[in-house]
Amino acid sequence: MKPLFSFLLIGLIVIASSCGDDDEPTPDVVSPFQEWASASVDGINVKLLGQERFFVGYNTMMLEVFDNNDNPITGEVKITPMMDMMTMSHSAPLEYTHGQALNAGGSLEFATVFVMPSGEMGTWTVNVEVLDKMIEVPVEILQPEYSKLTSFVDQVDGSTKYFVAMIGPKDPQVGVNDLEVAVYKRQSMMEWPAVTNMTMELEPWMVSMDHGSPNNVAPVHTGNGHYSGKVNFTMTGDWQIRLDLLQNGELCGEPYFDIFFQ
Ligand SMILES: [Cu+2]
Repeated sequence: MKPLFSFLLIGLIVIASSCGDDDEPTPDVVSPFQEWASASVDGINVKLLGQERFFVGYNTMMLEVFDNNDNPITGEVKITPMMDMMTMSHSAPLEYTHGQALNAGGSLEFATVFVMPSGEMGTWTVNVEVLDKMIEVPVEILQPEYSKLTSFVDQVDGSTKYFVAMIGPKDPQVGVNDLEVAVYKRQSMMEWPAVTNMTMELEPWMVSMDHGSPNNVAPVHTGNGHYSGKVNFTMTGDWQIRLDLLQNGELCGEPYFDIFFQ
């Protein structure tokens, strides 16, 4: 056997055996974080990562902070999403997943509920305060084809504005799906607290065929304004996830989400 050929043969065997390893079943992997935005101030470099492009709705995000030598910066950090709308500005709901400090790798996982898209109405930044510096990171917020955020005014007091984000199902299937929504209220332009005391009723509805489905479980509060239940889609197509939100037994609002899957 010529040396070149045997070298190639060994190479093929190595490739074949490593491919075999990849075929082993792997647990469900959450899509990896990718970088979508960055900014630097005075040697502090900030990156914002997400599992998909930032959108109107509940975004799971990752902050990474490094110095100019690529060493991670650690310690306390404050994050403030801000939308500048020319005549006014406002923040958005924010959730720190594991507290408010950068870990040893200089990163921090958090979630933001962007409440409007970027565009003619205004522009968004995610403002990061670390080491007594403020780094404003411009971000572009897209409007998804099927809205993952809806809002309503409290029918009882006639003024409180609530926002409901659909977190899942991300990939709806025929059958019973895990349903997760999160509820916030706009207390002021800067304060968007989670609402933890709603009770919910759920009715999925197929508008085009005018029917619902059995075996649904209305979402109940699980913490931090998140509510979990089950939604059963008996066929593919267009569905509305219709919710009734009640506080102290009184109906506050009837938000719904349109979804479509094949
Ligand atoms: Cu706005």
